[in-house]
Amino acid sequence: MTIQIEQARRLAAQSKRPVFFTGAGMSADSGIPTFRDALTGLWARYDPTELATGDAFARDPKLVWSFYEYRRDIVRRCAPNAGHRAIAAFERDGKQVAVVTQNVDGFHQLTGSSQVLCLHGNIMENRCHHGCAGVFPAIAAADPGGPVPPICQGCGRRSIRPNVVWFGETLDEDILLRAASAVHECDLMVVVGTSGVVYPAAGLADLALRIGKPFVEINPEPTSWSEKATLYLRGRASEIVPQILGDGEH
Ligand code: BJW
Repeated sequence: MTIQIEQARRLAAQSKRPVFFTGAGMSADSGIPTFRDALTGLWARYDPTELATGDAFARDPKLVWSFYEYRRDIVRRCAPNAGHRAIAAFERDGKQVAVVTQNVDGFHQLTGSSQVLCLHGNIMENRCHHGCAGVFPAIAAADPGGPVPPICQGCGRRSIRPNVVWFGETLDEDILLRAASAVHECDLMVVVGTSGVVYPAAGLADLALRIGKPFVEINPEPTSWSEKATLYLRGRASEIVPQILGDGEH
């Protein structure tokens, strides 16, 4: 492992335009459960993949809204970890870093990464399900006794929802195109903490492998990419990312 860390460190030092492609494991060490581990306690009997859909919102808007309020509370109580900070510091050190994230917690932006492409939106924002209002911040319990979900000021319906991309919904085309072009232009692809099962996002890592980019994967569990990666580093994001990029504490 030490040799692999050294090799990854060298690849990172030589790169000028790295892409960091991140998933829920990136924020796991911040205390945010991964998507597939998200449901404990009262939520343990629900399948997250069945709550993160437009059909679920149409069927039981109150349940889906409560699921997101529960997860927002977790995000509010957590903070970015050493892995997020190391990526932001790597950019400050002069690298042209692009972060392509599936995460909805906004932690890469909080640590100062300036080129963050959020494929699946931001859980700390809301919008109308019918698209009639813009995007606005999700305020903590602004009106605890109010209607759930809140009423849209634009259409008067109870249709305010988190500004995230649910299963069966299309990703923002411009963001996806910019992410694909960042992959085409990069000289190093670092994939951190994603199971790689959700498309089209996972297709970006497939693309990097197909066009022969140096490919470093960081994950405590192997994925379908691990055997094909230039380097697979088995471990946690908050430990391995600072080890290969530097901890940014200078
Ligand atoms: C650590 C760690 C530590 C732990 N350090 N690591 C092609 C083939 C098959 C299906 C499809 C396809 N194309 C499209 C589909 C359908 C669907 C899909 O992919 N389904 C699959 C599940 C089969 N895709 C869609 O519906 C997408 N839309 C679309 O394709 O539109 C076109 C279309 C429309 C209509 C019909 C057909 C096509 C939209 C996908 C949107 C995904 N949205 C979510 C929810 C966001 C809001 C929310 O958070 O609630 O995004 S789903 C969820 O999964 C979330 C995540 O961003 C995403 C990825 O998950 P991630 O990040 O990989 O997390 P986990 O939990 O899976 O894995 C965590 C990893 O971390 C693990 O590997 C751990 O080992 C690791 N880890 N601790 C480092 N400390």
